[in-house]
Amino acid sequence: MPDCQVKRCLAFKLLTVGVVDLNETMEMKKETGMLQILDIDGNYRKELEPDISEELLLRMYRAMATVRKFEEISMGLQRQGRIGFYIGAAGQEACSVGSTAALHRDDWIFPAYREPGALLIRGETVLQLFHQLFGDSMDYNRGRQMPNHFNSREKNVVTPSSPIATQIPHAVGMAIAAKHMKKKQIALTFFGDGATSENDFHSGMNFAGVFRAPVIFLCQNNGYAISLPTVRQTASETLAQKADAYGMPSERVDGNDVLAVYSATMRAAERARKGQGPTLIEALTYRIGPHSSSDDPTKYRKNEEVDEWRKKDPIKRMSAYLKRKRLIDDESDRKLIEDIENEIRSSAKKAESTPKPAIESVFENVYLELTWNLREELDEAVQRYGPGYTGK
Ligand SMILES: Cc1ncc(C[n+]2csc(CCOP(=O)(O)OP(=O)(O)O)c2C)c(N)n1
Repeated sequence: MPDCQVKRCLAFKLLTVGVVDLNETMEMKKETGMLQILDIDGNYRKELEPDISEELLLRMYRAMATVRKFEEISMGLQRQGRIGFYIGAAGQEACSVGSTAALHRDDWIFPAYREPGALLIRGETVLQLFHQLFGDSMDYNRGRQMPNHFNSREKNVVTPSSPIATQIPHAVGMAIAAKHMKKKQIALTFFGDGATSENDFHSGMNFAGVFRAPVIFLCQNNGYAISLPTVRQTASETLAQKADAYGMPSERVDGNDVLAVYSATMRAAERARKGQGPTLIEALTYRIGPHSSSDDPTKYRKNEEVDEWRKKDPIKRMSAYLKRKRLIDDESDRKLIEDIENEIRSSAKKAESTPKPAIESVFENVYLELTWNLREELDEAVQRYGPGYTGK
């Protein structure tokens, strides 16, 4: 490395290491000025409680609890080499479930990779999620996507792209198109704190502000972009304040409080539907597990920090809230979790025994008619492996 570069690296290290206690700073930032309706014991502020039907509240709880169990079981499958990769959402379930539940069924969702909850609250089956993880022939993407890149055309949930933040301008484009076509649909896009450092975040926010796009930006600030803490990601006091620069309002909410997420999304959706344009929501939350099955979080965060966040668990809070409202009791809660676990285990088995996509499928869905060279390749593949070959 040239001398000047070495000096620059050293200077950068001096600036960033040891000057502040990063965890302390992160906590300080996280606690300032956020909406909370449901506290960590399930107490709630009656005057702020959103009007959600009992039926929807129970579905929301089921979806959140399913995400958690699904992750526990899928991580096990990954460790046994039965699926290739997993990206968890444990601790963040209230964000995707609470916000999607506040939308209309035909509004568009542009997710990142931690939002299976958005699909589940729209009625997706656990079996379909497993088809995606196993990449089998029943997978909507026919095994061509990375695991955890869940989508559904029927449910208006667009396939996530792996490069961080690329879904943001997609959501804005969709929202502008809906506006031009005089449709009432709006778009909701999810992304993390790290995504706010990407160009796509800034160009998406700028476009949305200028064209008053009916879009909701939901930033799940879980404190880290893999190992990089939010305080090293930005010099801004909050991520919500970035909305000011693009002429749109923002809200900061407790992302582990499903009622707060729901009510902030409802307000943003009403604004969007009235033609008042976009909103940025910063949901303060925490990823309890590793970034993905390829990560070891003990390398960059303390166990005590994780323990502190476990106390703020969104599912325990929702469960306590439902018990206070007498919608569930200890026994029905236990039974529900047992049902969820049984459904997940049997769905995993089914997906695992579903045939993989046949070799011919590699050549489908790109061209309406195959070009001559692809036809030759297809013929050669079928000759070599036999028709319908699935790799076994
Ligand atoms: C453009 C781009 N750069 C880097 C990566 C590698 N990468 C994958 S996830 C990730 C962290 C993203 O952090 P954040 O946006 O905070 O979301 P989180 O994973 O915390 O939900 C990075 C850097 C990528 N996928 N795309």
